[in-house]
Amino acid sequence: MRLSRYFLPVLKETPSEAQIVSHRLMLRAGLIKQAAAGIYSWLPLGYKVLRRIEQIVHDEQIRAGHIPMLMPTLQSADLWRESGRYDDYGEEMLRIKDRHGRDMLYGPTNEELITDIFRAHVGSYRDLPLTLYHIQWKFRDEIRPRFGVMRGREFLMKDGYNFDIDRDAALHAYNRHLVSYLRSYERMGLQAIPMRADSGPIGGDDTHEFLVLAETGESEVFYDSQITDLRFGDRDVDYDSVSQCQSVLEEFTSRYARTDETHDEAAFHAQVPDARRRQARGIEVGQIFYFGTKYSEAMGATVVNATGARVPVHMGSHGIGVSRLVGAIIEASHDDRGIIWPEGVTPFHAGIVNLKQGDAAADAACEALYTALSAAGLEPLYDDRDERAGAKFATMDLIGLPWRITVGPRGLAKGVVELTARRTGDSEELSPAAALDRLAQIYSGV
Ligand code: 5CA
Repeated sequence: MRLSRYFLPVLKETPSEAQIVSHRLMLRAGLIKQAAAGIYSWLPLGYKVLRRIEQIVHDEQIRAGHIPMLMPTLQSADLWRESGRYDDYGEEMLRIKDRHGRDMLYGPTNEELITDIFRAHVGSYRDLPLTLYHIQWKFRDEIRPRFGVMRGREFLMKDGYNFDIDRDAALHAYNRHLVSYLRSYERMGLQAIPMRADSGPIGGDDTHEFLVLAETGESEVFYDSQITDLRFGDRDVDYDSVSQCQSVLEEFTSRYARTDETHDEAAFHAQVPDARRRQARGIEVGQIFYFGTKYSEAMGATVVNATGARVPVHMGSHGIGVSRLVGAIIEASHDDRGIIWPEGVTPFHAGIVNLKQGDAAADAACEALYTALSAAGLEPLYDDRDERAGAKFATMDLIGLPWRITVGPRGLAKGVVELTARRTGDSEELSPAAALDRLAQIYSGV
Protein backbone atom coordinates (compact mmCIF):
# COMPACT_ATOMS: atom_id res chain seq x y z
CA MET A 1 0.00 0.00 0.00
CA ARG A 2 1.18 3.51 -0.82
CA LEU A 3 0.48 5.94 1.97
CA SER A 4 -0.48 8.68 -0.52
CA ARG A 5 -3.41 6.51 -1.61
CA TYR A 6 -4.34 5.03 1.76
CA PHE A 7 -6.79 6.25 4.38
CA LEU A 8 -4.80 6.77 7.55
CA PRO A 9 -6.35 9.62 9.56
CA VAL A 10 -3.70 10.07 12.28
CA LEU A 11 -4.40 12.69 14.94
CA LYS A 12 -1.82 15.22 16.08
CA GLU A 13 -3.57 15.99 19.35
CA THR A 14 -3.96 13.48 22.14
CA PRO A 15 -7.71 12.87 22.45
CA SER A 16 -8.86 14.03 25.86
CA GLU A 17 -11.64 11.43 26.22
CA ALA A 18 -9.20 8.50 26.27
CA GLN A 19 -8.03 7.46 29.74
CA ILE A 20 -5.64 4.64 28.90
CA VAL A 21 -2.73 4.46 26.51
CA SER A 22 -4.17 1.84 24.14
CA HIS A 23 -7.32 3.88 23.63
CA ARG A 24 -5.30 7.05 23.03
CA LEU A 25 -3.01 5.31 20.55
CA MET A 26 -5.87 3.61 18.71
CA LEU A 27 -7.50 7.00 18.15
CA ARG A 28 -4.24 8.80 17.33
CA ALA A 29 -3.01 6.13 14.90
CA GLY A 30 -6.31 6.13 13.03
CA LEU A 31 -7.36 2.58 13.98
CA ILE A 32 -10.87 3.32 15.22
CA LYS A 33 -13.46 6.05 15.44
CA GLN A 34 -16.21 6.08 18.01
CA ALA A 35 -19.67 5.77 16.46
CA ALA A 36 -21.65 5.85 19.74
CA ALA A 37 -20.75 5.09 23.36
CA GLY A 38 -18.92 1.73 23.34
CA ILE A 39 -19.45 1.26 19.59
CA TYR A 40 -16.62 1.78 17.11
CA SER A 41 -15.95 1.90 13.40
CA TRP A 42 -12.79 0.04 12.46
CA LEU A 43 -10.80 2.25 10.12
CA PRO A 44 -8.57 0.53 7.53
CA LEU A 45 -5.46 0.12 9.69
CA GLY A 46 -7.41 -1.11 12.73
CA TYR A 47 -9.44 -3.42 10.53
CA LYS A 48 -6.25 -5.04 9.23
CA VAL A 49 -5.08 -5.80 12.77
CA LEU A 50 -8.50 -7.17 13.69
CA ARG A 51 -8.40 -9.46 10.64
CA ARG A 52 -4.88 -10.66 11.53
CA ILE A 53 -6.03 -11.59 15.03
CA GLU A 54 -9.11 -13.32 13.63
CA GLN A 55 -6.92 -15.32 11.25
CA ILE A 56 -4.71 -16.57 14.08
CA VAL A 57 -7.81 -17.58 16.02
CA HIS A 58 -9.21 -19.44 12.99
CA ASP A 59 -5.90 -21.20 12.29
CA GLU A 60 -5.55 -22.40 15.84
CA GLN A 61 -9.17 -23.46 16.26
CA ILE A 62 -9.05 -25.45 13.05
CA ARG A 63 -5.74 -26.97 14.11
CA ALA A 64 -7.46 -28.14 17.31
CA GLY A 65 -10.21 -29.82 15.26
CA HIS A 66 -12.93 -27.22 15.87
CA ILE A 67 -15.33 -26.34 13.06
CA PRO A 68 -16.00 -22.76 11.91
CA MET A 69 -19.49 -21.49 11.10
CA LEU A 70 -21.46 -18.27 11.44
CA MET A 71 -24.53 -17.49 13.50
CA PRO A 72 -26.49 -14.21 13.29
CA THR A 73 -26.16 -11.25 15.64
CA LEU A 74 -29.94 -11.02 16.19
CA GLN A 75 -31.66 -13.83 18.03
CA SER A 76 -35.20 -14.72 18.96
CA ALA A 77 -36.13 -14.22 22.62
CA ASP A 78 -37.99 -17.55 22.62
CA LEU A 79 -34.79 -19.60 22.79
CA TRP A 80 -33.62 -17.59 25.77
CA ARG A 81 -36.96 -18.16 27.49
CA GLU A 82 -36.33 -21.91 27.14
CA SER A 83 -33.01 -21.72 28.95
CA GLY A 84 -34.41 -19.28 31.52
CA ARG A 85 -31.78 -16.66 30.70
CA TYR A 86 -34.14 -14.14 29.03
CA ASP A 87 -35.14 -12.86 32.46
CA ASP A 88 -31.85 -13.65 34.21
CA TYR A 89 -29.57 -11.71 31.86
CA GLY A 90 -30.87 -8.33 33.00
CA GLU A 91 -30.06 -4.87 31.70
CA GLU A 92 -26.97 -5.93 29.78
CA MET A 93 -29.13 -7.54 27.12
CA LEU A 94 -30.24 -5.27 24.29
CA ARG A 95 -33.87 -6.17 23.68
CA ILE A 96 -35.53 -5.30 20.39
CA LYS A 97 -39.07 -5.71 19.03
CA ASP A 98 -39.53 -6.36 15.33
CA ARG A 99 -42.41 -4.88 13.28
CA HIS A 100 -44.64 -7.82 14.21
CA GLY A 101 -44.09 -7.17 17.89
CA ARG A 102 -41.89 -10.25 18.32
CA ASP A 103 -39.20 -10.10 21.00
CA MET A 104 -35.69 -10.22 19.60
CA LEU A 105 -32.30 -9.50 21.11
CA TYR A 106 -28.80 -8.64 19.95
CA GLY A 107 -26.85 -11.71 21.08
CA PRO A 108 -24.50 -11.21 24.04
CA THR A 109 -23.37 -14.86 23.59
CA ASN A 110 -24.69 -17.94 21.78
CA GLU A 111 -25.24 -20.94 24.07
CA GLU A 112 -28.98 -21.07 23.26
CA LEU A 113 -28.66 -20.66 19.50
CA ILE A 114 -25.97 -23.32 19.15
CA THR A 115 -27.88 -25.74 21.39
CA ASP A 116 -30.92 -25.25 19.15
CA ILE A 117 -28.84 -26.09 16.07
CA PHE A 118 -27.38 -29.11 17.80
CA ARG A 119 -30.72 -30.57 18.93
CA ALA A 120 -32.18 -30.15 15.44
CA HIS A 121 -29.43 -32.14 13.73
CA VAL A 122 -27.55 -34.41 16.12
CA GLY A 123 -29.09 -37.41 17.82
CA SER A 124 -26.42 -40.04 18.33
CA TYR A 125 -23.26 -40.43 20.40
CA ARG A 126 -21.60 -41.51 17.14
CA ASP A 127 -21.68 -37.88 15.98
CA LEU A 128 -19.68 -36.77 19.01
CA PRO A 129 -17.35 -35.20 19.93
CA LEU A 130 -18.32 -31.99 18.15
CA THR A 131 -17.00 -28.47 18.62
CA LEU A 132 -18.45 -25.60 16.60
CA TYR A 133 -17.32 -22.02 16.78
CA HIS A 134 -17.80 -18.66 15.12
CA ILE A 135 -16.34 -15.17 15.23
CA GLN A 136 -19.20 -12.73 15.42
CA TRP A 137 -20.16 -9.35 16.88
CA LYS A 138 -21.79 -9.38 20.28
CA PHE A 139 -23.66 -6.71 22.16
CA ARG A 140 -23.68 -6.18 25.91
CA ASP A 141 -25.22 -2.99 27.14
CA GLU A 142 -22.42 -2.36 29.61
CA ILE A 143 -23.37 0.25 32.17
CA ARG A 144 -20.00 1.96 31.79
CA PRO A 145 -18.40 1.26 28.42
CA ARG A 146 -14.84 2.57 28.67
CA PHE A 147 -11.25 2.27 27.58
CA GLY A 148 -12.24 2.13 23.90
CA VAL A 149 -12.51 -1.39 22.51
CA MET A 150 -11.50 -2.90 25.86
CA ARG A 151 -14.94 -2.60 27.36
CA GLY A 152 -17.18 -1.92 24.42
CA ARG A 153 -20.88 -2.48 24.05
CA GLU A 154 -20.51 -3.98 20.59
CA PHE A 155 -17.43 -6.21 20.39
CA LEU A 156 -16.06 -9.05 18.31
CA MET A 157 -15.79 -12.42 20.03
CA LYS A 158 -14.75 -15.87 19.03
CA ASP A 159 -17.15 -18.19 20.80
CA GLY A 160 -16.93 -21.95 20.57
CA TYR A 161 -19.16 -24.68 21.97
CA ASN A 162 -18.28 -28.30 22.59
CA PHE A 163 -20.77 -31.19 22.70
CA ASP A 164 -19.59 -34.40 24.33
CA ILE A 165 -21.06 -37.65 25.55
CA ASP A 166 -19.95 -37.35 29.16
CA ARG A 167 -18.06 -35.27 31.66
CA ASP A 168 -14.64 -36.79 30.89
CA ALA A 169 -14.98 -36.17 27.18
CA ALA A 170 -16.14 -32.60 27.83
CA LEU A 171 -13.18 -32.00 30.14
CA HIS A 172 -10.87 -33.12 27.35
CA ALA A 173 -12.55 -30.48 25.15
CA TYR A 174 -11.92 -27.94 27.92
CA ASN A 175 -8.24 -28.89 28.06
CA ARG A 176 -7.97 -28.82 24.27
CA HIS A 177 -9.31 -25.27 24.27
CA LEU A 178 -6.83 -24.26 26.93
CA VAL A 179 -3.96 -25.57 24.78
CA SER A 180 -5.25 -23.88 21.62
CA TYR A 181 -5.70 -20.58 23.46
CA LEU A 182 -2.15 -20.64 24.85
CA ARG A 183 -0.84 -21.17 21.35
CA SER A 184 -3.08 -18.43 19.89
CA TYR A 185 -2.06 -15.74 22.37
CA GLU A 186 1.63 -16.50 21.97
CA ARG A 187 1.31 -16.16 18.20
CA MET A 188 -0.10 -12.68 18.87
CA GLY A 189 3.00 -11.84 20.89
CA LEU A 190 1.16 -11.99 24.20
CA GLN A 191 1.57 -13.83 27.43
CA ALA A 192 -1.95 -14.63 28.65
CA ILE A 193 -2.05 -16.51 31.96
CA PRO A 194 -4.91 -18.91 32.71
CA MET A 195 -6.41 -18.07 36.10
CA ARG A 196 -9.16 -19.72 38.07
CA ALA A 197 -12.21 -17.48 37.78
CA ASP A 198 -15.93 -17.20 38.40
CA SER A 199 -18.42 -18.32 35.74
CA GLY A 200 -20.97 -15.47 36.08
CA PRO A 201 -24.05 -15.61 33.85
CA ILE A 202 -22.63 -18.40 31.64
CA GLY A 203 -22.77 -20.86 34.56
CA GLY A 204 -20.81 -24.00 35.46
CA ASP A 205 -18.08 -24.98 37.92
CA ASP A 206 -14.94 -25.18 35.86
CA THR A 207 -13.71 -21.98 34.36
CA HIS A 208 -10.43 -20.23 33.63
CA GLU A 209 -9.91 -16.71 32.41
CA PHE A 210 -6.83 -15.79 30.37
CA LEU A 211 -5.21 -12.61 31.62
CA VAL A 212 -2.61 -10.32 30.14
CA LEU A 213 -0.82 -8.50 32.93
CA ALA A 214 -1.17 -4.72 32.54
CA GLU A 215 -1.51 -1.86 35.02
CA THR A 216 -4.64 -0.63 33.27
CA GLY A 217 -6.37 -4.03 33.42
CA GLU A 218 -9.81 -4.12 34.99
CA SER A 219 -9.25 -7.39 36.88
CA GLU A 220 -7.32 -7.74 40.10
CA VAL A 221 -5.19 -10.89 40.03
CA PHE A 222 -3.12 -12.89 42.51
CA TYR A 223 -0.47 -15.32 41.32
CA ASP A 224 2.74 -17.19 41.88
CA SER A 225 5.46 -15.32 39.95
CA GLN A 226 6.83 -18.64 38.65
CA ILE A 227 3.89 -18.78 36.30
CA THR A 228 5.27 -15.91 34.23
CA ASP A 229 8.26 -18.09 33.27
CA LEU A 230 6.05 -20.60 31.45
CA ARG A 231 6.04 -20.54 27.65
CA PHE A 232 4.01 -22.72 25.33
CA GLY A 233 6.52 -22.25 22.50
CA ASP A 234 6.34 -24.30 19.35
CA ARG A 235 5.67 -27.65 21.00
CA ASP A 236 3.63 -30.09 19.01
CA VAL A 237 0.59 -31.22 20.99
CA ASP A 238 -1.68 -33.94 19.64
CA TYR A 239 -5.14 -32.47 20.23
CA ASP A 240 -6.70 -35.94 20.24
CA SER A 241 -4.43 -37.07 23.05
CA VAL A 242 -6.22 -36.81 26.39
CA SER A 243 -2.96 -37.16 28.33
CA GLN A 244 -1.02 -34.57 26.33
CA CYS A 245 -3.74 -31.91 26.67
CA GLN A 246 -4.19 -32.78 30.35
CA SER A 247 -0.49 -32.38 31.04
CA VAL A 248 -0.42 -28.91 29.43
CA LEU A 249 -3.39 -27.91 31.58
CA GLU A 250 -1.59 -29.18 34.68
CA GLU A 251 1.61 -27.40 33.79
CA PHE A 252 -0.15 -24.07 33.26
CA THR A 253 -2.74 -24.23 36.04
CA SER A 254 -1.08 -26.01 38.94
CA ARG A 255 0.46 -22.87 40.42
CA TYR A 256 -1.69 -20.38 42.27
CA ALA A 257 -3.26 -17.88 39.85
CA ARG A 258 -6.71 -16.47 40.53
CA THR A 259 -8.82 -13.43 39.84
CA ASP A 260 -10.25 -11.52 42.80
CA GLU A 261 -13.58 -13.36 42.37
CA THR A 262 -12.03 -16.66 43.49
CA HIS A 263 -8.99 -15.41 45.40
CA ASP A 264 -8.41 -17.04 48.77
CA GLU A 265 -5.82 -15.19 50.85
CA ALA A 266 -5.16 -18.12 53.21
CA ALA A 267 -4.57 -20.56 50.34
CA PHE A 268 -2.37 -17.97 48.59
CA HIS A 269 -0.11 -17.73 51.65
CA ALA A 270 -0.09 -21.47 52.24
CA GLN A 271 0.79 -22.35 48.65
CA VAL A 272 3.16 -19.59 47.54
CA PRO A 273 6.35 -18.49 49.31
CA ASP A 274 6.52 -14.76 50.22
CA ALA A 275 9.03 -13.86 47.53
CA ARG A 276 6.87 -15.25 44.74
CA ARG A 277 3.47 -13.83 45.76
CA ARG A 278 2.25 -11.20 43.32
CA GLN A 279 -0.82 -9.01 43.26
CA ALA A 280 -1.34 -7.13 40.00
CA ARG A 281 -3.88 -6.10 37.41
CA GLY A 282 -4.78 -7.91 34.23
CA ILE A 283 -6.85 -7.70 31.04
CA GLU A 284 -9.16 -10.64 30.47
CA VAL A 285 -8.70 -11.72 26.85
CA GLY A 286 -10.54 -15.03 26.98
CA GLN A 287 -12.45 -17.46 29.14
CA ILE A 288 -13.24 -21.17 28.96
CA PHE A 289 -16.17 -22.85 30.69
CA TYR A 290 -17.38 -26.36 31.39
CA PHE A 291 -21.03 -26.26 32.41
CA GLY A 292 -22.15 -29.84 31.88
CA THR A 293 -25.82 -30.26 31.04
CA LYS A 294 -27.10 -26.81 32.07
CA TYR A 295 -28.34 -25.87 28.58
CA SER A 296 -28.83 -29.33 27.10
CA GLU A 297 -31.24 -30.32 29.89
CA ALA A 298 -33.18 -27.05 29.75
CA MET A 299 -33.46 -27.22 25.96
CA GLY A 300 -33.73 -30.97 25.38
CA ALA A 301 -30.42 -31.47 23.56
CA THR A 302 -29.99 -35.22 23.99
CA VAL A 303 -28.28 -38.04 22.15
CA VAL A 304 -28.68 -41.79 22.21
CA ASN A 305 -25.68 -43.31 23.98
CA ALA A 306 -23.95 -46.65 23.33
CA THR A 307 -26.48 -48.52 25.47
CA GLY A 308 -29.45 -47.00 23.62
CA ALA A 309 -30.46 -44.57 26.39
CA ARG A 310 -31.20 -40.85 25.68
CA VAL A 311 -28.87 -38.63 27.64
CA PRO A 312 -28.31 -34.85 27.70
CA VAL A 313 -25.00 -33.83 26.13
CA HIS A 314 -22.19 -32.31 28.16
CA MET A 315 -21.19 -28.87 27.00
CA GLY A 316 -18.77 -26.05 27.51
CA SER A 317 -18.24 -22.68 25.88
CA HIS A 318 -15.03 -20.89 25.14
CA GLY A 319 -14.53 -17.25 24.26
CA ILE A 320 -11.75 -15.02 22.97
CA GLY A 321 -12.19 -11.24 23.02
CA VAL A 322 -11.00 -10.56 19.48
CA SER A 323 -11.62 -6.80 19.41
CA ARG A 324 -10.44 -6.37 23.02
CA LEU A 325 -7.18 -8.06 22.03
CA VAL A 326 -6.25 -5.14 19.78
CA GLY A 327 -6.28 -2.89 22.86
CA ALA A 328 -4.62 -5.51 25.06
CA ILE A 329 -1.73 -5.98 22.63
CA ILE A 330 -1.14 -2.22 22.56
CA GLU A 331 -1.24 -2.01 26.38
CA ALA A 332 1.44 -4.71 26.45
CA SER A 333 3.51 -3.33 23.58
CA HIS A 334 4.06 0.40 23.10
CA ASP A 335 6.43 3.20 24.05
CA ASP A 336 6.12 6.97 24.29
CA ARG A 337 6.26 7.33 20.51
CA GLY A 338 3.45 4.92 19.72
CA ILE A 339 2.42 1.34 19.12
CA ILE A 340 4.91 -1.53 18.64
CA TRP A 341 3.08 -4.36 16.86
CA PRO A 342 4.31 -7.90 17.40
CA GLU A 343 5.15 -9.44 14.00
CA GLY A 344 2.24 -11.87 14.29
CA VAL A 345 -0.45 -9.18 14.15
CA THR A 346 1.17 -6.21 12.46
CA PRO A 347 -1.08 -4.51 9.87
CA PHE A 348 1.85 -4.17 7.41
CA HIS A 349 5.04 -6.17 7.61
CA ALA A 350 7.38 -3.24 6.99
CA GLY A 351 7.29 0.46 6.33
CA ILE A 352 9.33 2.01 3.52
CA VAL A 353 10.34 5.60 4.14
CA ASN A 354 11.58 7.57 1.17
CA LEU A 355 13.75 10.37 2.55
CA LYS A 356 13.73 12.35 -0.68
CA GLN A 357 10.56 11.93 -2.62
CA GLY A 358 11.14 13.03 -6.22
CA ASP A 359 14.80 12.00 -6.25
CA ALA A 360 15.05 9.61 -9.19
CA ALA A 361 17.37 7.10 -7.48
CA ALA A 362 15.44 7.10 -4.18
CA ASP A 363 12.07 6.76 -5.90
CA ALA A 364 13.32 3.88 -8.07
CA ALA A 365 14.89 2.06 -5.10
CA CYS A 366 11.66 2.38 -3.09
CA GLU A 367 9.58 1.09 -5.99
CA ALA A 368 11.94 -1.86 -6.44
CA LEU A 369 11.76 -2.71 -2.71
CA TYR A 370 7.99 -2.38 -2.77
CA THR A 371 7.71 -4.82 -5.66
CA ALA A 372 10.23 -7.26 -4.20
CA LEU A 373 8.59 -7.30 -0.75
CA SER A 374 5.17 -7.89 -2.30
CA ALA A 375 6.57 -10.68 -4.48
CA ALA A 376 7.99 -12.30 -1.32
CA GLY A 377 4.47 -12.37 0.14
CA LEU A 378 5.05 -9.45 2.50
CA GLU A 379 2.88 -6.36 2.65
CA PRO A 380 4.79 -3.08 2.77
CA LEU A 381 3.42 0.35 3.60
CA TYR A 382 5.35 2.82 1.46
CA ASP A 383 5.39 6.41 2.71
CA ASP A 384 5.59 8.11 -0.67
CA ARG A 385 4.23 11.44 0.54
CA ASP A 386 6.12 14.64 -0.08
CA GLU A 387 6.80 15.19 3.63
CA ARG A 388 9.79 15.92 5.85
CA ALA A 389 11.73 12.85 7.01
CA GLY A 390 10.90 13.70 10.64
CA ALA A 391 7.17 13.65 9.96
CA LYS A 392 7.44 10.34 8.11
CA PHE A 393 9.40 8.75 10.98
CA ALA A 394 6.88 10.06 13.53
CA THR A 395 4.00 8.50 11.59
CA MET A 396 5.79 5.16 11.27
CA ASP A 397 6.64 5.17 14.98
CA LEU A 398 3.05 6.02 15.92
CA ILE A 399 1.46 3.27 13.80
CA GLY A 400 4.04 0.82 15.09
CA LEU A 401 5.14 -1.36 12.16
CA PRO A 402 7.88 -3.60 13.61
CA TRP A 403 10.34 -2.92 10.75
CA ARG A 404 11.18 0.16 8.75
CA ILE A 405 13.36 0.45 5.67
CA THR A 406 14.72 3.94 5.17
CA VAL A 407 15.85 4.86 1.67
CA GLY A 408 17.75 8.03 0.81
CA PRO A 409 20.18 9.32 -1.83
CA ARG A 410 23.16 9.29 0.56
CA GLY A 411 22.77 5.61 1.45
CA LEU A 412 22.02 4.62 -2.10
CA ALA A 413 25.29 6.18 -3.23
CA LYS A 414 26.95 3.55 -0.98
CA GLY A 415 24.51 0.86 -2.18
CA VAL A 416 22.69 0.60 1.17
CA VAL A 417 19.36 1.22 2.83
CA GLU A 418 18.69 1.24 6.57
CA LEU A 419 16.69 -1.47 8.32
CA THR A 420 15.35 -0.35 11.72
CA ALA A 421 13.63 -2.38 14.41
CA ARG A 422 10.75 -0.41 15.96
CA ARG A 423 11.12 -2.14 19.33
CA THR A 424 14.80 -1.43 19.96
CA GLY A 425 15.43 1.43 17.55
CA ASP A 426 18.52 -0.47 16.34
CA SER A 427 19.43 0.22 12.73
CA GLU A 428 21.58 -1.65 10.29
CA GLU A 429 22.87 -0.62 6.87
CA LEU A 430 22.26 -3.34 4.31
CA SER A 431 21.95 -3.71 0.57
CA PRO A 432 18.30 -3.67 -0.49
CA ALA A 433 18.55 -7.38 -1.33
CA ALA A 434 19.97 -8.22 2.11
CA ALA A 435 17.23 -6.16 3.82
CA LEU A 436 14.64 -8.11 1.88
CA ASP A 437 16.24 -11.45 2.84
CA ARG A 438 16.33 -10.43 6.48
CA LEU A 439 12.62 -9.55 6.51
CA ALA A 440 11.66 -12.72 4.64
CA GLN A 441 13.59 -14.71 7.24
CA ILE A 442 11.99 -12.89 10.20
CA TYR A 443 8.47 -13.42 8.91
CA SER A 444 9.01 -17.03 7.89
CA GLY A 445 9.19 -17.82 11.60
CA VAL A 446 5.94 -16.00 12.48
N1 5CA B 1 -20.12 -17.71 25.99
C1 5CA B 1 -18.92 -17.49 26.72
C2 5CA B 1 -17.74 -18.07 26.07
S1 5CA B 1 -17.95 -18.29 24.41
C3 5CA B 1 -18.71 -16.01 26.97
O1 5CA B 1 -19.50 -15.18 26.57
N2 5CA B 1 -17.63 -15.70 27.66
S2 5CA B 1 -17.19 -14.26 28.20
O2 5CA B 1 -18.32 -13.57 28.73
O3 5CA B 1 -16.13 -14.49 29.10
O4 5CA B 1 -16.66 -13.44 26.99
C4 5CA B 1 -15.54 -13.91 26.27
C5 5CA B 1 -14.50 -12.81 26.08
O5 5CA B 1 -15.07 -11.70 25.39
C6 5CA B 1 -14.00 -12.23 27.37
O6 5CA B 1 -12.95 -13.01 27.92
C7 5CA B 1 -13.49 -10.86 26.92
O7 5CA B 1 -12.17 -10.98 26.42
C8 5CA B 1 -14.42 -10.52 25.79
N3 5CA B 1 -15.41 -9.51 26.24
C9 5CA B 1 -16.42 -9.68 27.13
N4 5CA B 1 -17.09 -8.54 27.32
C10 5CA B 1 -16.50 -7.61 26.54
C11 5CA B 1 -16.72 -6.21 26.28
N5 5CA B 1 -17.71 -5.56 26.86
N6 5CA B 1 -15.90 -5.57 25.40
C12 5CA B 1 -14.90 -6.23 24.79
N7 5CA B 1 -14.65 -7.54 24.99
C13 5CA B 1 -15.42 -8.22 25.84
